Amino acid sequence: MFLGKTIDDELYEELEELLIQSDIGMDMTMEIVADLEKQVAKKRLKASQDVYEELKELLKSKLVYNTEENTKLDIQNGRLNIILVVGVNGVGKTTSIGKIAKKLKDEGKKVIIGAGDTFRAAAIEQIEEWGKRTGVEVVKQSHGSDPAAVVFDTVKMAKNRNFDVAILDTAGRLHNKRDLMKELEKINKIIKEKSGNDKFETLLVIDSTTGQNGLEQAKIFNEIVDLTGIILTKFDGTAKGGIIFPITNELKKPIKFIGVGEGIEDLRKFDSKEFVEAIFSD
Ligand SMILES: Nc1nc2c(ncn2[C@@H]2O[C@H](COP(=O)(O)OP(=O)(O)O)[C@@H](O)[C@H]2O)c(=O)[nH]1
Ligand SMILES: [Mg+2]
Repeated sequence: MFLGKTIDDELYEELEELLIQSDIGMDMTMEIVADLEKQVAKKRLKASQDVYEELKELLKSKLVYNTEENTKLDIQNGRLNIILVVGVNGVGKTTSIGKIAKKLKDEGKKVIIGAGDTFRAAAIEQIEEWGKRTGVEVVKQSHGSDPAAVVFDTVKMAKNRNFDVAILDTAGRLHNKRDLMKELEKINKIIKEKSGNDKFETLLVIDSTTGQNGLEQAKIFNEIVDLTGIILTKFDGTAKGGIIFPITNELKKPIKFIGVGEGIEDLRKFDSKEFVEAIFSD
């Protein structure tokens, strides 16, 4: 699409527009385009195709935390591994948990899910449905009960029965940061005490259709919990998910999964190259 164009302000504006439309955000777009202009001058690039390739390289350089090693889930043999899943309401936490449970089960792991969203009325049935679909046991309490108590039960049961992985769902109530903080602090404390693991996965789910608000969510959750990675959902629609660039840069945390649909198999590993290519596809 950028073949045979003159390298002028118009081209840079076109590229700028493309990045902004991909949700990369104004700040990072400006930074990238400024870097691009510098590189083009330094390397004396003359063909628009080369400028475009340089832009791809710059975008990839913004995803440096997403190495093969970093984007892997930290699952170790011979211990209980915990995956705590956080994020605002509706981003795809429960769905992603279902998909991850299926993936780990297929890998031969003994998996259990804790229905930690006790706030939303239908949340428990929803996670139970995923439990049935994946053949994974779900630990629950009644609607409105203390999520920390569900976490307590889940981790205890997982320990006693030698499960490999416990995945914990949460409610994403962001309207009151103090409450959310207290709730997640309590959950964190219980996980550490009960599992005997100080380090565990805490994954933040970000909806790619949320746009710039995703960065705000990421900053808030990153203050509250010790995030280990990000799951980007709803990447199957028209959203380019460019918000990942500022998020992964700001947080310095890798993207562990990409959600590409509502189905059980619709979970992909993050691949920087593919991700950058998708920015330029229509
Ligand atoms: N198209 C699409 N829909 C998704 C994806 N992940 C979740 N959803 C849908 O988004 C809605 C909210 O998901 P849910 O898991 O309940 O979000 P939660 O409130 O964060 O637990 C549901 O209708 C899901 O089917 C995805 O990767 N692609
Ligand atoms: Mg949910």
